[in-house]
Amino acid sequence: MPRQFFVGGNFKMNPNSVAEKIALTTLLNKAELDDSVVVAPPALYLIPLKEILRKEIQVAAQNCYFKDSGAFTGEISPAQLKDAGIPYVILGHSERRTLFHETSEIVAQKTKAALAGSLSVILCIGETLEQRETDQTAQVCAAQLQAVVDLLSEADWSKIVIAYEPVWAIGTGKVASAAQAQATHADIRAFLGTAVSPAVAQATRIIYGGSVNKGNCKELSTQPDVDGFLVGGASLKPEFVDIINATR
Ligand code: G2H
Repeated sequence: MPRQFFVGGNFKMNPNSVAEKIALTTLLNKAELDDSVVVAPPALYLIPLKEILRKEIQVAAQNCYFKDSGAFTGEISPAQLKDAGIPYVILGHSERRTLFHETSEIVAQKTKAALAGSLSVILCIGETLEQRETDQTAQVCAAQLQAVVDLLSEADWSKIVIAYEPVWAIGTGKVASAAQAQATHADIRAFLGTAVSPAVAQATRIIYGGSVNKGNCKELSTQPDVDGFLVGGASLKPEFVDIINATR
């Protein structure tokens, strides 16, 4: 079965005003969209955004914790997201790994907890520039995924979208070439085939993130193992609609 193209908008800690948020929502509500679309605003805006977005567009949290409740100041649990009607969560984004010191093991625990809480997960992985320049890309992605593989069952993978986001391409304007993205996505798929199962490798969507914009999305989208995008900066602009429709 062909994998359905999937596009996520990761708003990060933006936008800063309610007016901007409404403008973005209006744009998405009016647009002609034909693929799976998920937007991830800051936690504070999840519920209001969900209420004003048309129902074909889903919302995602940008993070969650791995416990369901308790004394964990500042955290949100999978159970709370589920209760609030939030279906997706982004986990393992490189900004979380780098700025907030999340190890692959913590990301794996969060992924397990999110799935147990009936959320779908956009699981981010990717290498630094130094790791790419020393030919460690496939190995780094495999190690980040292996921590998750160790905690999950084969069935769990049906609710995971993998976002390959090279750290050197995030918010830098320096996008991976179509050939670089395709080669890494193919390596990730091959890893899933061995570490989980050929069926999971075939079915799992592997989306690309890192400076995706209106100008580069079409060529990236033609690559056989690129199943969509996780978009940061450009998801806050009208061109997000062009990226969602990249395969048209
Ligand atoms: C990578 C991406 C979204 P940007 O972080 O996850 O952001 O498109 O701004 O590079």
